[in-house]
Amino acid sequence: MTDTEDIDLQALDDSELVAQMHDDLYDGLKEEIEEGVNILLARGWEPYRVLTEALVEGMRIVGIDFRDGILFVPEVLLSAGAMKGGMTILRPLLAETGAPSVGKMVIGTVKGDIHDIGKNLVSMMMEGAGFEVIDIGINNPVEDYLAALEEHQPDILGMSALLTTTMPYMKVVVETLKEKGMRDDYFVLVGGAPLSEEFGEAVGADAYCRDAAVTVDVAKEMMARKHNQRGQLSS
Ligand code: B1M
Repeated sequence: MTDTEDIDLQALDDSELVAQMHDDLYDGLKEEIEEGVNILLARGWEPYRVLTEALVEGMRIVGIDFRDGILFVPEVLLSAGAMKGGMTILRPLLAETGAPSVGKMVIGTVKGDIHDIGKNLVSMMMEGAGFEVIDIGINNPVEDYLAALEEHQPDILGMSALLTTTMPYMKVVVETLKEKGMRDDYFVLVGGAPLSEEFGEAVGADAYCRDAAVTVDVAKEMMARKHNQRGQLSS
């Protein structure tokens, strides 16, 4: 743990502050993270830059030590809480207010998996790009996805998985959509650290999205394709 009691975050220059925020995220210090985010914003940083350079990079470092058995679940939960504190400030800034929806997405983490930071980030970035996002949370069995699709009639179904043990469940969802004759009603996008292009193809998704920014690009491309198809049908 780093002793941050005496550190005046305002007094640090940008790169020192970002390094300090990586430490604070590591130590799960939510208030300090929130303060750091506010300082960077006040200094004119774009919300997306704060998100990627201060928060996502900090979480990457946490992930390395979690993998190596230096950090454990309770500590990583504190880091996740601190990260969410920062994301709560950034969310409204990343979301375009009053913009017409360019498309609708239902997104959730698959059954057996409670990781939600990446999914939340994807939701935020998609909202920021003008999509309407219905986030159905974590640990979703296929029934939850089906219910949300029925209720919200989205263009896109997004699924997240962070564990090699839970990612195969995506195939269960896609296969169920096929069985019910619903597969072609939606674009299916999948993401999560252990996934790959090949895996996306193997489970029958339309695309694997490496990160939140890629998800936005892919989603926009899919929506453009959908609108073009509609245009061709009506002409
Ligand atoms: Co977990 N965990 N965890 N964990 N955890 C990982 C995933 C792990 C890689 C750590 C490690 O060993 N290095 C490892 C998985 C190993 C494996 O399966 N190969 C692991 C493990 C083993 C576990 C437990 C089993 C540990 C245990 O209990 N012994 C347990 C499982 C619990 C469960 O789900 N059933 C567990 C628990 C936890 C916490 C609860 C402590 C916490 C989660 C808190 C939370 O999410 N609210 C946690 C965390 C935080 C992590 C790490 C450290 C960080 C994950 C994260 O938030 N990354 C993670 C290590 C790592 O990934 N480096 C780890 C930041 C986030 C921004 O990135 O989620 O990849 P990511 O999302 C990206 C992209 O992947 C993509 O866009 C996002 C933004 O750019 N993306 C999508 C993600 N979802 C998408 C969906 C889309 C599109 C793109 O849809 C269209």
